[in-house]
Amino acid sequence: MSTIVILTGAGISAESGIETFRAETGLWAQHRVEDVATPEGFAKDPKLVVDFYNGRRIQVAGAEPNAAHKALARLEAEHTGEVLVVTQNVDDLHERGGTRNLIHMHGALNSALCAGCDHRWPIAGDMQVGQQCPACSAPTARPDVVWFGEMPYEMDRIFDVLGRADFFAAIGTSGNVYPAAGFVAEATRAGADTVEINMAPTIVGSEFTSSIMGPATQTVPAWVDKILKSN
Ligand code: BJW
Repeated sequence: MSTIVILTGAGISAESGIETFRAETGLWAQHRVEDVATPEGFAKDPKLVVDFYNGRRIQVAGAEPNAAHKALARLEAEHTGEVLVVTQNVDDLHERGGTRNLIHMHGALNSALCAGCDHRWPIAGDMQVGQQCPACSAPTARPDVVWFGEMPYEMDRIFDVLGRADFFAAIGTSGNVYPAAGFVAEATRAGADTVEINMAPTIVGSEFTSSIMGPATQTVPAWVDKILKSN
């Protein structure tokens, strides 16, 4: 029974209408990374950061999982071994598409984090600057997302599964951000077959044993069909 680890990035949600980061008109063309995706940016201008994530929360609430999200859920349901999806995305389209064995390594838009006591709680509408933590009552709520310089979530569990992976796929991620961009090297060390699925080859593309190019809503369902047939 084989173990499959799938890393996803913004590209898998692009056809659901969610903006990617590094496209010409993507989020980083509209906002300075330092301003909205670092702890220093949040300390300097919390309202700018809270508004940025409130806007994205609204955008995601109006989006639906696409054929690629659903195909990964089907893979998890029908594959005879383990399937772990590690997403860098903060949207909830994987879970709404049916994936259960899922790690949000860069956090989640629908969660708030207390910067004082680390308590987490669900958040559906707008977050306010200085919102109170329901556990410790301090006015220290922040978006529950991983900014540059912060430690991504559940790294021990991710590296444990990567270390015994038979197959690793990276879908819709540009390979610009570590540690996620290093997962292909870790899976290769474990002896896994690796595939990059993207619109175009990325800067880490040469590290994969194979590649499939095209829009995720077409390539991912076809790739899942192929894996399930070989089960
Ligand atoms: C399609 C498609 C379609 C489009 N179909 N495909 C120097 C060297 C190495 C590392 C560092 C360094 N200096 C600093 C670092 C560390 C730093 C880092 O990596 N910096 C780089 C910029 C160099 N990393 C960190 O700080 C991380 N923490 C850390 O390293 O802790 C220490 C540690 C050490 C060792 C082990 C463990 C930990 C934290 C990184 C946090 C990233 N945060 C963000 C924001 C999260 C919240 C939010 O969403 O706002 O995460 S930044 C942003 O980038 C977001 C994304 O998850 C992440 C990755 O982006 P992604 O998903 O790849 O999107 P794009 O837009 O780049 O690419 C989209 C792709 O889709 C493209 O390829 C398209 O072609 C494709 N596509 N449509 C298929 N239809």
